[in-house]
Amino acid sequence: MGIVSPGFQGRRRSGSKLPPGQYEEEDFPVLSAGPTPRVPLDRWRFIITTETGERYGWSWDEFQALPQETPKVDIHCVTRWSKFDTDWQGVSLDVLFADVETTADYAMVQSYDGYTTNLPLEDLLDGQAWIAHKYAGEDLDSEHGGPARLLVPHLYFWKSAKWVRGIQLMLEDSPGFWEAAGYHDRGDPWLEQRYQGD
Ligand SMILES: Nc1nc2c(c(=O)[nH]1)N[C@H]1C(S)=C(S)[C@@H](COP(=O)(O)O)O[C@H]1N2
Ligand SMILES: [Mo]
Repeated sequence: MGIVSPGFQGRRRSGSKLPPGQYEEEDFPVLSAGPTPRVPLDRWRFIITTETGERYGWSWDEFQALPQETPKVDIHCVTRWSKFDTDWQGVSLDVLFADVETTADYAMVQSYDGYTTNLPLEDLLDGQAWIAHKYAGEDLDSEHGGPARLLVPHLYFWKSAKWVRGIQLMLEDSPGFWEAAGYHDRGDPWLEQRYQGD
């Protein structure tokens, strides 16, 4: 190859980190639909409920004892800010789903503030999603979803439910909070899936 024009970095595979219509943000904005819920750690639970009603749950101590990962990822909010190379610590959803018996294809993520968001189950597996409880080496701020939030960075950030309390598995898809308000069902920033119909 000869001359590479400045700014040309191909697509994400070859290094372009900014999805279409996004700008880079240095700060970490807080976006919450309502007040920040306070969840005492001795009452915190994370519970996966299958389509047959079977439950798999972890207390805070049990969750902390699971294998931890430290993903460094870019995050993309549908309000057009993207933040690069954010550092998290948490538990892979692959660990939490390891013993879960299900034939469901869809998940509804549920939070302590009543927020919900739906995803295809496959978007939560294969190293793509975590329940994160540390950010930049510190306990996750409550404004950003502490004690623990979902982190699913390959989709728009509204899918990364803060103050997460569980996942309901579903045989059929059903819209969560923003999805019912007109946001896209899947929300892939690289396909610019902002609203229903995009
Ligand atoms: N429980 C809950 N999770 C939520 C939200 C919310 O209002 N409640 N807002 C979502 C939206 S729209 C975005 S962009 C991100 C913002 O996360 P941040 O406040 O840490 O930047 O959280 C998502 N997760
Ligand atoms: Mo958002």
